[in-house]
Amino acid sequence: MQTMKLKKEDGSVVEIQAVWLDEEEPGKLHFIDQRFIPFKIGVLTSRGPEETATFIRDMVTRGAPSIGAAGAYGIVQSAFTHRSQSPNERLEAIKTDAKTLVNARPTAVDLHNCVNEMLEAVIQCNAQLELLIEQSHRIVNQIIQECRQIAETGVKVVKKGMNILHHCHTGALATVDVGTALSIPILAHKQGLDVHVYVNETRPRLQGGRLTAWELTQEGVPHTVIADSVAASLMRRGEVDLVLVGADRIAMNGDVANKIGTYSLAVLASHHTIPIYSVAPWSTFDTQLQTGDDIPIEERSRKEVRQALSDDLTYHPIINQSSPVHNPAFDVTPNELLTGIITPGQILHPPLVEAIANHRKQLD
Ligand code: RUB
Repeated sequence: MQTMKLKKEDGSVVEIQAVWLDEEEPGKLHFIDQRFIPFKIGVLTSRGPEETATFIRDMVTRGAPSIGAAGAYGIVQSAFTHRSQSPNERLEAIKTDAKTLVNARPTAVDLHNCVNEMLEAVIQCNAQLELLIEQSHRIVNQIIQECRQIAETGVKVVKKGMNILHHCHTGALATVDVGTALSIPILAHKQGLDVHVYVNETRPRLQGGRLTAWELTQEGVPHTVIADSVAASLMRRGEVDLVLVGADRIAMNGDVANKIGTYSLAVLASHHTIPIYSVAPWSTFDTQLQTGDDIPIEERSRKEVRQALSDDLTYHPIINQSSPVHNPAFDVTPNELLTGIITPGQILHPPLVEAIANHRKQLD
């Protein structure tokens, strides 16, 4: 598994991954606390599925694949917590915890998919802890393998010297392993392709300015942070060659829900004829949804827009505090605006509805 080298405040360096299950006590789940990176590096431990749901909601961990992994491990925590109850009571309690986990962040479907896969295992193995631990590791290993394949597949769209625009954060913290969209410029850099990344800061939570910029710094990839509104003029001046974004849920027609601001980038890219790809593992596809119209969009706290978290970890007011605020965390990009979707091992090209249907046929 990909570990991240984190320098602690005392100067020592630890190597850990975004989320991991405690080997001694499966009731405990450890997280790199993403809220304060790059200003402070810390690990938080949840001691049960409800606390894990709170950590997911509060974005201690975030990014579709990482919260999927947290959800899978959250079901192990649940089975551990309720291990002394009767089989029926235990099953009901685990189902309740599963709902709490899934409701923590409604848009990213990986959470839903991973929790449901674990629930099926709970029913099949009668909540035997050892088997559930194995199954949760299998799910997380699958995510890890898919991220590695994504990097290898996606690097094929990169040409030497490209300026790549990236939105939000899709690196190792978001995905447990090498990342999805961000893994591509990182691999391109390792292959000597001489790329440069424009990092959209990604208001209001600043995942780009904080996390993407921090991860690219760790990897030594040349990059420049821009305010989100700068993208249009950069494109007009011909300074963007490729746009790479993640995905939190992809409908069967190829409509993509991703971090708010993705849709405007797709409109801009289309206007300037710049290729734009969404990049995602298969766990991000929602086989139950035909179009993006039905994707639930998470409305987050007004505090995220009204205040900013400074490097001394206090919140400061930054706009008129009495004004009403609308803070949707995601938007939906219609499939026709995308050049394609980069998946593990395969780039899906338009018409995406057919490409996705063909992929599903191959699985049957
Ligand atoms: C994260 C976000 C990311 C995708 C990454 O939002 O939108 O782009 O989740 O997923 P948040 P993937 O920070 O609100 O969790 O790596 O699958 O593309």
